[in-house]
Amino acid sequence: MELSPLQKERYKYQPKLPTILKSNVEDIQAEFGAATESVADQAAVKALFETTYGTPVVAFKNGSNPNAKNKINVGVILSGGQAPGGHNVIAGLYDGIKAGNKESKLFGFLGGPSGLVDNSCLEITDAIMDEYRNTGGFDIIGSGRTKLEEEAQFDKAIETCNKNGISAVVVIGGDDSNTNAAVMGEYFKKKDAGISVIGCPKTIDGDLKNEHIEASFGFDTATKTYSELIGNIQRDANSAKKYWHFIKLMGRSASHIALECALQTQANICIISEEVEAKKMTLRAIVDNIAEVVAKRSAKGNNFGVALIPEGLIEFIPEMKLLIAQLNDLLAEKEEEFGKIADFAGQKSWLQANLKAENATAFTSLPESIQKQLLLDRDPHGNVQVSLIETEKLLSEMVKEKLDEMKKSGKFAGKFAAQHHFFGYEGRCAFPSNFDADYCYSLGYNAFILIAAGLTGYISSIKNTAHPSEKWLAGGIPLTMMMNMEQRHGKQKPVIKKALVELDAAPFKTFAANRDKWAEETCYLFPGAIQYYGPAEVCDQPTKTLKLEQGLTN
Ligand code: FBP
Repeated sequence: MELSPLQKERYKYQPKLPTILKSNVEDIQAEFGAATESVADQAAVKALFETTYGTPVVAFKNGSNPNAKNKINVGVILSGGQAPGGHNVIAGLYDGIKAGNKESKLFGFLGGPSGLVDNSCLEITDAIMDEYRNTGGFDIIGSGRTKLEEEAQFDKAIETCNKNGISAVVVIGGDDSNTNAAVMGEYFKKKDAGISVIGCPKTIDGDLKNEHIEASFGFDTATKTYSELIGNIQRDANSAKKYWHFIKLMGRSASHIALECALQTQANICIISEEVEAKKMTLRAIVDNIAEVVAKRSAKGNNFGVALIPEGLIEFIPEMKLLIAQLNDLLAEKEEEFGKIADFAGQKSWLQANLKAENATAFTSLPESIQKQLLLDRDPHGNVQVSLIETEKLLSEMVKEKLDEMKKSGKFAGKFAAQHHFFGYEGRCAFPSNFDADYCYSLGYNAFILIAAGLTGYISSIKNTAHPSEKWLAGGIPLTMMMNMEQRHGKQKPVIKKALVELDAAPFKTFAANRDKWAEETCYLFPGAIQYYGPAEVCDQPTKTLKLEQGLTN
């Protein structure tokens, strides 16, 4: 296989571990904290997780754990969307397992969770692992979005594990996949299957976090990749001075990616969905705000700019949120009936008859292209596939209409020409930044230490990550601690609560304090490409979000 020069160099990179994880594995011992509760709906979650609810937070300290030397077979799954660093989680897990016992084995389930059910797996060897260290992508074993929630699937998973002598499964995934991991872990424990389940926090969206899970991996690399591209576009906009660039950024629900990119690039506009929801801003109000900035910049002779739009925005606009919630329920309940309607005209009249009046009005107010996009298939977890909804085009078209109106009343005399971009897939498989390479390797290695401590229903936690890796802390928290009850496919289900942008936290406050200046003036920052080699202040910086959340400004 031909290799790029960077790939050759990255193979040689040795990811950094927290100090405690550098000890011999048998000298690492679990220290248990107080019992835990789920973040909300405690009684309902507890009733569903009889055996794994309320277990304590775990921190690793020096001590003794002879079990870490036992021979063991472990299975690993990559679940959901790609995120830079997935290969390093597997590398860390692999090296941890082998540090315990050279005869232990790691099996990778192929194509995501379905591999576990269908017994489709590959034994990971030194030769295979070494081809993927510090590289982007999930291609070592592939990923998938199959939802594991049926008892029949869990029984088949037990069969698979028994056939391969597997006594622990590590699920590398986002909130939905870790929810499934928790449900599966509970089932295995109730059945006394002797298989532990450990989760690892993955998603570029950055919405799987709390005080113990400071970041989901991939967020660092993805936001740096998008910020490089936004910076390049800002230079182009400032050179040509003729376009407004509307850039939609991935992040299915939370606006963490858009916010981090705004902090890194100082774009003129960044919409934060959580603020839109909190202020109950209508679509019209959002459009009016953007048009006002365009007009103000134009009055200074600047008929150009950059606007960042979070992918999940549409679901946070109050009237759209209600519409989408009813659409989700309707399409789940009456899937068959809806599926039989032959054309879009028929679908529209069916919706007029079935939607509440206010939702029908919201639906009709949208351009036909967006109406069609809202009806596309849900993902296996029942979510609208927001990556398929062209919010950036919807907004720019509505801004243009608004500016045309303003022109008539003499409030806008400039020019407005828009370009559209969607940055998502560009960032999901980049070579992991040094931060993600180190963080992911540590998460994987630590997942083995959790298994060796005899734990199940936990998620791997590496903390204090805005500081150098020697100061990182390793441990785990029960998956049930992050859960609440939510409506999915028309039913109440236990799910890990998404961590949305907090409007009273430092990252948003920093953005809000600066945004008027960034809107009217041109204060662009050009972050440039991710650097893997060179001074630490260039190569080893965590995201601005992480630093601000941990009280660091520089
Ligand atoms: P995960 O939550 O599974 O990590 O995926 C996140 C994401 O990248 C979103 O940002 C995006 O909306 C979605 O995946 C796209 O999904 P797909 O890869 O199925 O098109």
